[in-house]
Amino acid sequence: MTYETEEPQPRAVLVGVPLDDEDDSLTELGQLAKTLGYDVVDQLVQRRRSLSGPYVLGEGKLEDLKQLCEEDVEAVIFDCELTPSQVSNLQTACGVEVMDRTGVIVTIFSRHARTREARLQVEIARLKYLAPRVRKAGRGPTARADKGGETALELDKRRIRDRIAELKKELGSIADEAAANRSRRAEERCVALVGYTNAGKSSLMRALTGSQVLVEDKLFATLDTTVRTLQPETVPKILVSDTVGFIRKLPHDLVASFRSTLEEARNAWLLLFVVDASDPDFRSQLQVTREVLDELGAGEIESRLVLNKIDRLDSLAELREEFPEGWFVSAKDPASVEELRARVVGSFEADMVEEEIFVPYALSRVVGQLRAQVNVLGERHSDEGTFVMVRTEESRLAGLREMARG
Ligand SMILES: Nc1nc2c(ncn2[C@@H]2O[C@H](COP(=O)(O)OP(=O)(O)OP(=O)(O)O)[C@@H](O)[C@H]2O)c(=O)[nH]1
Ligand SMILES: [Mg+2]
Repeated sequence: MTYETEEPQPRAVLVGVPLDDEDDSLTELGQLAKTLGYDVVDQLVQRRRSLSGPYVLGEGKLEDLKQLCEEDVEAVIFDCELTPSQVSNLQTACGVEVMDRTGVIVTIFSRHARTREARLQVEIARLKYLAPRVRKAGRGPTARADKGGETALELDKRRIRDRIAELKKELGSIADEAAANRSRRAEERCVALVGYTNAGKSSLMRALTGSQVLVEDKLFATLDTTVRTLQPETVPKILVSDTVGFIRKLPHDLVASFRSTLEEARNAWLLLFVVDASDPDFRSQLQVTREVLDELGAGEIESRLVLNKIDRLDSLAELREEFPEGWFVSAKDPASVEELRARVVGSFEADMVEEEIFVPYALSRVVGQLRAQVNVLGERHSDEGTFVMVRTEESRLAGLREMARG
């Protein structure tokens, strides 16, 4: 884990309140807390039937928590979502900052947003999260505006609403631009890397395209979509896009804000579901990813499962049996990335045909156009013109012949 600061880390206690059959593990919340720069010193779990009540916790557990907070602790982080008044009650009872899972994720997103689009989207989600909490929560960690300047507390709710409207308008104009870019690319062959946060999407993106996208052992390192060309280039070229990572219980407003970012995935010809095969939890992570993509209308797109980080595994035998169709890779191993590349290229070529197209000498510029647009296997000449042997999707043949007729 890398940290965002070299200063002594603030200490935090994690609290889990799993309902019914919910998992009681706080591992992921711990990673989220570390990503924010906290040192997790203790944790406490209470299984409950509902998240109601002034403190979410029962009396006994609340006493335990208060006691933990008497030590040198700066924050209590809950794995569930808390109402604004629960946050305020807990804050008063414990005398330290209290955050819920949504607050943590929103704060991470707002720190990591890089592009203008991601910043706008995150700011909208952050303000929506803050609006109901402005008066009640008092001094909360999420109330500290990361970008400095006016803090959210100084804005009243109406001003927050106005601000959200303003940001949405600005975002709308960027979204139009992005949509135009996408439609320009609609004819191009695009592969989208999708998956849980930290699975290794950006690492694979780098390896496949030679680009310098950000790779970090942090949750939500990537918050916007990047599109690059698969290297070495194919004809026609294949585009690869890296997307925002998913997480369980991703706050709803954030999912909504990232819809446009994920449009890229919706337009892809092929989705690569990347999982961290060395994470014992990857099956349920895959499930979360599939559900969100289904919701976004990307459920019908052809997809492959990419099991990444196999360099961390001792044996692949069982996984290969469980996922006979899976592609096993390690972003750290060039040979394995090369194999992945070949498979991606192969999956586009699977239903291609080889055909000869005749181009009369009068239209010889078309030969150059063909070379640029499709895979040309060979050329032979006759008295009247050139026969160009191409390998392409069957659906494109008619158009290519049309071109060669002038
Ligand atoms: N050992 C090993 N580590 C890997 C591999 N692929 C990625 N990693 C590491 O896993 C961490 C996360 O990688 P990223 O590529 O940033 O993951 P991501 O899926 O883009 O994550 P988000 O942007 O947060 O959604 C980094 O520390 C990488 O160095 C791999 O094949 N093997
Ligand atoms: Mg990434």
